[in-house]
Amino acid sequence: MEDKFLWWKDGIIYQIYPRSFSDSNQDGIGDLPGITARLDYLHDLGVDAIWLSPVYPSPQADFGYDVSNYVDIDPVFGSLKDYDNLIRAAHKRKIRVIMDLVLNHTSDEHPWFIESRKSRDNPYRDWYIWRDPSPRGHEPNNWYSIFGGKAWKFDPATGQYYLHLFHEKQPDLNWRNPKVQKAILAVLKFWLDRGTDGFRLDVFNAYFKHPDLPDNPSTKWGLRGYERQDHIYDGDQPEMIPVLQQFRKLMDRYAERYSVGETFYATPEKAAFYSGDDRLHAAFNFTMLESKWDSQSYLKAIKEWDRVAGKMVWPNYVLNNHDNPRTVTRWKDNEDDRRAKLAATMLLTLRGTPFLYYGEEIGMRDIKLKRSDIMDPPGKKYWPFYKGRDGCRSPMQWDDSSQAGFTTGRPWLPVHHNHKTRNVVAQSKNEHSILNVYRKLIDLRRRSIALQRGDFALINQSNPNCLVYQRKHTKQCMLVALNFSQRPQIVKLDLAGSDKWVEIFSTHTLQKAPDSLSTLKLESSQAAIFELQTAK
Ligand code: TEU
Ligand code: CA
Repeated sequence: MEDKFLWWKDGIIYQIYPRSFSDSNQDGIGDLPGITARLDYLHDLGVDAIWLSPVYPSPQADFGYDVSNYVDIDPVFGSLKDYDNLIRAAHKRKIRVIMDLVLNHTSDEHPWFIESRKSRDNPYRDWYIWRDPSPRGHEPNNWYSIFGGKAWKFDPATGQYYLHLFHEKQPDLNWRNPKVQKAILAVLKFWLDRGTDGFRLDVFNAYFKHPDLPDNPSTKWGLRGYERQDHIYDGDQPEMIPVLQQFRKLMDRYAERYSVGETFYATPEKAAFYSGDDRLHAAFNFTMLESKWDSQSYLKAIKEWDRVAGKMVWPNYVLNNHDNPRTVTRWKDNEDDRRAKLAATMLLTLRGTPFLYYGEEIGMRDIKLKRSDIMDPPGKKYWPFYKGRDGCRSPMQWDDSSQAGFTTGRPWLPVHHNHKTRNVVAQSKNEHSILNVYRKLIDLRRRSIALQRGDFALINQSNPNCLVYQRKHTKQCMLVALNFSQRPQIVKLDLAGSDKWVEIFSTHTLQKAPDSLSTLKLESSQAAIFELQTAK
């Protein structure tokens, strides 16, 4: 029983940024019918679940992360009927659907906020965080918005400020109000009843703020005011736990549902703290988004997360998402895919749920935009020091046609010019493409109990350019060898001489399997997987 396949633990989750995946009605914006039309592609790729960035009605001030109605679909993405169709078609292919719930804040155009701002005694006033100006007529405290400027917006109609940790069009909900909690639970129930398999909870650990809203200490240097403070009062408050317990109790009434929290200012410890049997199923640890391209930096991220997660928490690994430059752009690798293939091998052989971000499997790169074309609010604010997140959100590259098969209209963000050669159709035909590497690795993981459930065991060896580890399960043992350097490397392994290893995957031409792995020669950027055949 213990080994029974559990989709969110043993499977692979694929994040879709719906605006940019596939446009069914040629208005230049991706939509739900567009996603439904691509399900066979996702099924062939081998993913077990898709997570949709928000598709609720929204003024799109933060491209859907500003929700004006939690229980409907924005017409730009389709309708509830389209959503039901997507669920049905996905389930038919054993693909689960995860919705993104943005519950720290709503849009200022949400009816709750429209009411709230009307008067100080409006029944919805207390659904948001309103405060009088300071005695000297300034903001109520020193908190900053992550998107720039202070976290408080003065509303002349009622002479008070409201709190917004993000855009001023994203007022923070008052989670201390039981009515808010009740309304949100009804939202979860609405989607669960529709067959939604799970939720990704946007910045969940910011829901509660300290009741007295004290100033945060300013201790550091950073580009944004927000980065200069220690966030001890505007997040991670103890009241978070009972709320997660309520969420979990509700979800446990349904079969095999899943919740993953976007840990705000994540550390492995924080992510582990919020996960568990009576909390979230999982919480993100984003260490790898910060890792430098060297084996030791990744090793540190893996070792720490594996140790902190232990047996009680199920880890996860993320190389790309919609808030950060794509890996290959971070590594400045132009059109070379060798590192990306190595990274894929690592991602898909670690102990923990792998998350892919659309286009990662074809090695998409960020687009570059002129200042006047920037869409993302923090990019507009901090240009040229920070250019925003549009770069990693460009349209999916399906084929070599003029808009990459994403749309025949005018796409909301430009298609990367490399789509002429870097696209799904072209890569499908090339056995050695990064897409086929992803397919092979996903297939391998699906069939391997060791890669799904095995313990992570680092192999000590003295070559610092390489990372070698095993995934050990009572029924199977795999060994993964990764050469992060651009030169061939020799790795000396102290493994039992009687063990026979067979190479089952390699980014380079498969070698004749060595009888023992005591000396392993790895080509530049090579990644290889071996399976233990006979243990004595
Ligand atoms: O992001 C949380 C977050 O603050 C960062 O990832 C942020 O996007 C980055 O620092 C920008 O400068 C979540 C969502 O993932 C993000 O897309 C939303 O914009 C944000 O919450 C607000 O809902
Ligand atoms: Ca569309």
